[in-house]
Amino acid sequence: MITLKNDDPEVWRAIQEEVERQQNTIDLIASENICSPAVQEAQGSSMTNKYAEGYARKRWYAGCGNVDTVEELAIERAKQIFGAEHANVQPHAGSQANMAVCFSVLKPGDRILGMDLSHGGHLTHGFKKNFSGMLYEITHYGVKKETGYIDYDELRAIAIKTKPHIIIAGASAYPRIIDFQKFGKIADEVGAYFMADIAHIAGLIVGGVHPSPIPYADFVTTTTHKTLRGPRGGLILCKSKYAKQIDSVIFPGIQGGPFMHCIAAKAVAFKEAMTEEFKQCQRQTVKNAKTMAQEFVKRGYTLVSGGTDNHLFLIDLRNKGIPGKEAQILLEEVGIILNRNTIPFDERGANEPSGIRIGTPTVTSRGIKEAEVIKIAECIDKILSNPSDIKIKETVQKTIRDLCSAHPLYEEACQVAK
Ligand code: DSN
Repeated sequence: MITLKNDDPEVWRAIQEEVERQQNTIDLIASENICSPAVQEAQGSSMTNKYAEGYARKRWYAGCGNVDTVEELAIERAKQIFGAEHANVQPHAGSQANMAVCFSVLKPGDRILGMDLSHGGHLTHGFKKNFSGMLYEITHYGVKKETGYIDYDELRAIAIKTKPHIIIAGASAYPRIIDFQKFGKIADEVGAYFMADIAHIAGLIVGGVHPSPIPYADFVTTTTHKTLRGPRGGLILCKSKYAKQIDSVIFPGIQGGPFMHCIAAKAVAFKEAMTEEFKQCQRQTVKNAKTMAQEFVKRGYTLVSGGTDNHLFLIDLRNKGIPGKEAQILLEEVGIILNRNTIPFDERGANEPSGIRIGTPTVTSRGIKEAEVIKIAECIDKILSNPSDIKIKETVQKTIRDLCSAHPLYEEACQVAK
């Protein structure tokens, strides 16, 4: 970044420090990952300069031949990796993807049934301060208090009672397999559309370690930067019969010019997702999460649902007497980055919740395996059990620093497609 360094040293320095921060810390934020240098090159390319309102070969601007090529590649690759009939690769983010589905089949005042945010759902699934909660009538399903698993009986009962126009499956903090077939059946039974938001688990689905909703859902939405390991962005997959309405809601409905540099980067990421290395990485991500979860259980921690089937798990810290926010801050001080999180039926507010969320996509992309995630769990336990012990803090800082040095961000086989 020689030019940037010369022209704008302040921004250059902040970027360098961010690279160093990523290199020198262990990132356990379940929604983050490390995309490859190839993805970053595409995203940092001159395609950012191009206006391309419309769709490939039907643009409102001249000079769109090259951006058409990348959008067509992205669409074909997205369809291929997910086995979908239609793909729209233009959503700027997951929220826009979800908004487009809602706008394509709902009128203001229509009913949505989505997962409760405090049980692991997402803002766009009906949170009152989000567009979804403002425009539509919302009911929520959640998890069973005793098990932490989605309560499919409750879901069906609510669906029968409230007759939603759309049912949304998908979560930001749910550690178990989602039974999309069951969701599809319930939606059919009550005459609702079924949308699966697979943002967190898209990479796992492509890697064959989570069942796909494609056979059952009318619409599938995702971000492209979580387990899928692409650039920050969104994607909609749907049956061909909805293609026209989805495309016209994205443009001109809610977006103008697509971000062609991001679409180029999505195309690159989708190609990487076809490789055996990518699939192996997804399998290892789940293995790492399961191993780490078991280690916490061994050490006396309470996990929501008792463990995990996917890339993340939630620790209920109530029996440790340490709130989630304090845990987040203490761990950041030793180089472990994660986020506080509500646990289902949390009596504390969202800002001061009782739990933390731990995810393994980023550490796995750095080549970290079972032995090391056990070591990370041990470090977390040491800090949370001895929050004011300076010696322990120093030892853990060193362990984390050494682990980071042994796994450089961009050198492990797992994260750069061959
Ligand atoms: N904010 C994301 C997460 O952390 O899960 C979801 O959009």
